[in-house]
Amino acid sequence: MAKLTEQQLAKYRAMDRPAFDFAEPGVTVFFERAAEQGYNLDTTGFLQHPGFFQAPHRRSGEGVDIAMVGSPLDLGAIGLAGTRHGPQAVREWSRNYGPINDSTGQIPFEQCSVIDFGDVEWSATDLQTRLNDIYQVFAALGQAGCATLNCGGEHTTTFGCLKGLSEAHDDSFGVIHIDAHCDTMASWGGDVVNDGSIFRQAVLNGFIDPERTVQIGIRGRSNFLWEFSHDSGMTVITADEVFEKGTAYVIDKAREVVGKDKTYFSLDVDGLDSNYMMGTTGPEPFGLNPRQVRDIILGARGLNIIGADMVEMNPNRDSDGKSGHLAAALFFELLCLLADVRSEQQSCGATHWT
Ligand SMILES: [Mn+2]
Repeated sequence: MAKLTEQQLAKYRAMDRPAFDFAEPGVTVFFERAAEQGYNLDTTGFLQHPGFFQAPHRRSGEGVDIAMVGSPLDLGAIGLAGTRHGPQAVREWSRNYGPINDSTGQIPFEQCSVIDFGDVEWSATDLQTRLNDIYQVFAALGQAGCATLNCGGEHTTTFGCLKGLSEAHDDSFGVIHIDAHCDTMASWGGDVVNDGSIFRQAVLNGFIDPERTVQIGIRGRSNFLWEFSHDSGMTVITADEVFEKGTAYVIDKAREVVGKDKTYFSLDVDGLDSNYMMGTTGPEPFGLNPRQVRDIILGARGLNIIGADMVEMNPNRDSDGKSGHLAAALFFELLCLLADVRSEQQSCGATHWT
């Protein structure tokens, strides 16, 4: 091969642009604005804004479109502690993601005013009081008009979120729920609300409408516990059905079930196959792959999603960091879903760090 000609070199040298002169002008605008306010492109060292995806830390929902909140709770997990470290791990792994959504090209921080509220502060050590602490935070954020994105903690945290939002919206929500488990078991022995019973209790308290609830990815050794899902009219889509019928079918079905009214999106990371997600309280084989979960999140665009969560990521079981890495990617997908939905529904402000 001969060397490149002067003509070829001139052509390629004309393409050599300065840093921050990106082909997509919106990206340039974002980086110039955000970098001035402390958003770091190099995420390996000290971060001025160490929250989820470097969102600014604010302790109030006033004037905010989307509030991300950590709920470091594992008292309601049956058998295994550790998810209380989830929010901290997801914040750390979130350094790998953002600000641009790979599939849609959207920048949630340009679409919406986004904050990291920080973690729910506990006023006591017991489960009931801590659920009440979560409820109060989410009721206040809902009343301030925010969409919320909760990072667990285990699935019991969702009970506090739904209670607070249901009160603030004065509504019973539809639910898109990805999980290996329906979490609709009866209470036996101890706490009435725990991470295996939360969706039964959310129905019995009027937070959600079972006939507008779809549970996706269901499988495993606990299947005999979920009669309430079937009796109350929830739509249960097993992991096998997701593979047999495809994500396009699942998305169509989910959209049909929840309809146009207010809907909550709850992602238990154990919906993913344990090969991808061992860092969780109740890992289950024969489950969904990351692309299927991402596609279902992408497929919820245009629905009336008022809040979401990602729960049950357990760093104590995440020996190689694969689970935290993937969980943060999916948490970013949920943030982008909320930003797309919110900015379609109403005029939103951009995120400011200072
Ligand atoms: Mn589960």
